[in-house]
Amino acid sequence: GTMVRMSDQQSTETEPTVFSRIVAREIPADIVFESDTLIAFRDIAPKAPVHLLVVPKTQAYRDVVELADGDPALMAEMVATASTLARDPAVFRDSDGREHTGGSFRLIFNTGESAGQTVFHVHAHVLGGPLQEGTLA
Ligand code: DGP
Repeated sequence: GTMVRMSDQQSTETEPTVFSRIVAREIPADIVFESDTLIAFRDIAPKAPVHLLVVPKTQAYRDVVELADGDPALMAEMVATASTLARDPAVFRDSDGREHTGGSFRLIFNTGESAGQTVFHVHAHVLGGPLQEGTLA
C-alpha cells in the first residue's frame, strides 16, 4: 500500500524507539516521573552525578528543533518538568544518595548525529551535581 511520509527518516511504519519501549514498560528503566505527556528516568550511562532524561511520550519529534516548531507548549512542559525534578530531594540525588537540589542544573538537547545524538526521539538531558572537568556533557 501507499506509505505516508512524515519526514525523511520517520514514517507511520517506524519502529518504536528505545524511549517508546521504556514508556511501554518493554525495557526496564529507573523512572522518576510520569505524566500523560512526559516520562523521566535515569540515563543508563550517566555523564554527571545526577543524569536524568525528560522525554515526551510521543515519538513524533526527532529533535528539539522539530519539537519547538511542532509543539512549543510540550517543549515548555519539558523545561518546567526538568526544573521541578531538579528541586525534588527524592529525585535529584547521586548514586551515593547526596542531594544536588541547589537549584542549578544543565539542560542539554543533542541535535543531530555530529552533535552526538543517538536516539532520534526528542529528549532533554538534565544534569546535576559538581561539573566534571573538561566535559560539556
Ligand atoms: P543522545 O546522545 O542525546 O541521543 O542521548 C541518548 C541517551 O540515552 C544516552 O545518554 C544514553 C541513553 N540511553 C540509551 N538507551 C537507554 C536505555 O535503554 N535506558 C536508559 N535509561 N537510557 C538509555
